[in-house]
Amino acid sequence: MQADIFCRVVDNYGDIGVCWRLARQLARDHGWDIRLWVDDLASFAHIQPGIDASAPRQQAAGVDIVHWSDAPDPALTPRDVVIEAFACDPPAAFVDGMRRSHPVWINLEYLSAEAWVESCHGLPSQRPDGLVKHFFFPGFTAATGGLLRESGLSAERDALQASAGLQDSFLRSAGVPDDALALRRDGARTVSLFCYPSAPAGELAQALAADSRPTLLLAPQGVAPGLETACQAPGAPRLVRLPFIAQPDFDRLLWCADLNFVRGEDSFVRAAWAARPLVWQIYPQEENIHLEKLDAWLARYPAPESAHALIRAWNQPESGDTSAAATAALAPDAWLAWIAAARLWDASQSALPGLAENLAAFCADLAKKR
Ligand code: TRH
Repeated sequence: MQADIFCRVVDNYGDIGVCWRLARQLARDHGWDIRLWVDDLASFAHIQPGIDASAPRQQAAGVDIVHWSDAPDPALTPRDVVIEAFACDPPAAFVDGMRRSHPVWINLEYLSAEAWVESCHGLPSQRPDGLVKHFFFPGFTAATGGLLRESGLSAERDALQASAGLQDSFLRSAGVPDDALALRRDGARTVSLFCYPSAPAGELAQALAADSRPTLLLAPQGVAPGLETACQAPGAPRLVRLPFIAQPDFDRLLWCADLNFVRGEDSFVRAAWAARPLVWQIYPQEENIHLEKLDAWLARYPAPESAHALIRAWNQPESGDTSAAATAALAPDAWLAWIAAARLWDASQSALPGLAENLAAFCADLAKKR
């Protein structure tokens, strides 16, 4: 199958994070010939070393990458399948070409745990110009498009999690100094922190300082800028700032941590595959719509109530509940229950067909009916 994937980088890295992962997996696991159109190559280069932010055209991981500029090359005509990520509207001239060839047209939606997703997943939308666009919703049940998960992930994760030595050498390569690695060997809890500026990270640092177990806190440069101050108190976490690392290495960071604070969409899914306790900061939206989406996911996440309370507090910083909630969620019995729940969450979700597999089957079926 030959496909075009269009990705417009709204902000942060999630849009390109999801599209790049999908493109690679359709090419590698399903043998698709993928042409990925990306408007912001600078953001792309942030998560994929080797991407040339100034190149109009380049190849990487078996994917043909086109810089989506204001004047797309008219020679690049629509292929069998056009995947528009997050309703990013392909170029008008390209859509004109689609009217002639009538490709399978998919709108890949944002991930949500809400129940209505199941009733909308896969629905067609007939346009006045005769083109039909189908809506493809990622999700957490068999009645949705599923979650992006490449084959072989569990084995790779289990191999790293089984070896303290492999984890040390990976973390060292990511920029964690040896004295910080020694804390892990002395039993410190490793926490990774990837959050939006609104997250109550100072309150989290307070709770970790009060915890009897020392903490190694790994945070990307620029995330939670107040942490340096918050981590100066006695007993406070040992903070290590990491550079932005390539997407595959970001996965490994999550696999090495005991607890992952993640955000948005892609790191949220990747933390599930780490099979470790996770706290999700959902992308904030107006009128607290994001809290409804958060509750829909919490209803599915099998962690103990103490973990749910921490996740709610983390997403409602004005509540001031994060410090107390973190202390409760990290108490020995609650922590052990959360660890077991994290393994269950990975096992139950990875038992479902993955998004790339579902999308490939969905498009092949539609292509036959063209
Ligand atoms: O960056 P995000 O906040 O992206 C968000 C979400 O995708 C959200 O749904 C969308 O509406 C908004 O953008 C516009 O969070 P997310 O989704 O986790 O994407 C971050 C990507 O960056 C993810 O693929 C992991 C990757 N990453 C690295 O590759 N290296 C790193 O060092 C870090 C910190 C992240």
